[in-house]
Amino acid sequence: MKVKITTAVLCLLSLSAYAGGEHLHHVEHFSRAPAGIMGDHVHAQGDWMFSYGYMRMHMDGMKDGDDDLSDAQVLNDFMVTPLRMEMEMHMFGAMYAVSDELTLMAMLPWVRKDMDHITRMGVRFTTRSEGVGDIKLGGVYALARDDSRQLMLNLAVSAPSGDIDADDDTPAMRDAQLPYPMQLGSGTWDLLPGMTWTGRAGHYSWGAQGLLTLRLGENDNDYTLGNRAEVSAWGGRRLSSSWSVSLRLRGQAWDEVDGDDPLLNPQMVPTANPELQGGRRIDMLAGAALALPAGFYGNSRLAVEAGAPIYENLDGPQMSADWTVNANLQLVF
Ligand SMILES: [Cu+2]
Repeated sequence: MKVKITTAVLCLLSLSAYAGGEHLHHVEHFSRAPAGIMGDHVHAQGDWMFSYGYMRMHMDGMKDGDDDLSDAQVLNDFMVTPLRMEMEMHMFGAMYAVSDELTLMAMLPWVRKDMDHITRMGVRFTTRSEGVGDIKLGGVYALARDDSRQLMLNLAVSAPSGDIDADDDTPAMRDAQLPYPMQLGSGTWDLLPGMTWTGRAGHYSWGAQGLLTLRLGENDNDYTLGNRAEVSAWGGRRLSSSWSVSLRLRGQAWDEVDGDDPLLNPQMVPTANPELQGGRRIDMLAGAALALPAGFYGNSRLAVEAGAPIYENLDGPQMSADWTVNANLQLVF
């Protein structure tokens, strides 16, 4: 393990040394958006960026509307209730600037999920799924900008590369089809249009981004995940030449599932009921970013962000979000 890490660090160092310090003039183009924001910047023509993102979300307990539900309340209507869920994503990204206005991007996610349950009989069990998620290909286009502000158009297509037949053992069945939130992809081609605005003055930076996820058609299991809207607004402040901090508000709204997977029993557990999948939530996230030494790593940076919901309203019973962590390493060449 130690050897692998050392090799990886050496690789990164030699890549960076090769990249050299000739990209300093591109600093102006580079973003200071918090770790969980993607597609918030374009690069200078010919530049490459490689990124690694880590996202983790912890969900705990059940809600209906904005009321917390006890396990017993959920078990009045269902055979099983979820207790906790952990979602983890490793996101590998690449960006390439075709021109100063248009940067293309590709993202490959690796997803891992696990969910703890309890049955009416008091039996506890955990189900797991893991694999490649939905691959996204798209671009960011700079519509208008001056020295300190930039307005960008986002557009991406999400391919149905994530599994929608993930299964695992439950007390009732071996290799049972897992419910909607435990699947790894949408199973449909999705369109992701959006707009991003960023600005800065002195030590301060700010921005806003709106993104939609529009599902096209129906997947092979006879359902369509709900469309999703996400809006973020953030502000940041530079503390030194390398450190900065940020605060972000993120609002999300998502629709219920349309249609239903014939292998799922909606009376068994709320996560298998297509009508109990919609909701809205506002999160507050605090972040910090470290710019890696200029002239050595170009405009590369390491950023982390953590937050929790300040408002949540779910078509429940549905799992309630507890906390989120985002981390992101961006290397520009
Ligand atoms: Cu980039």
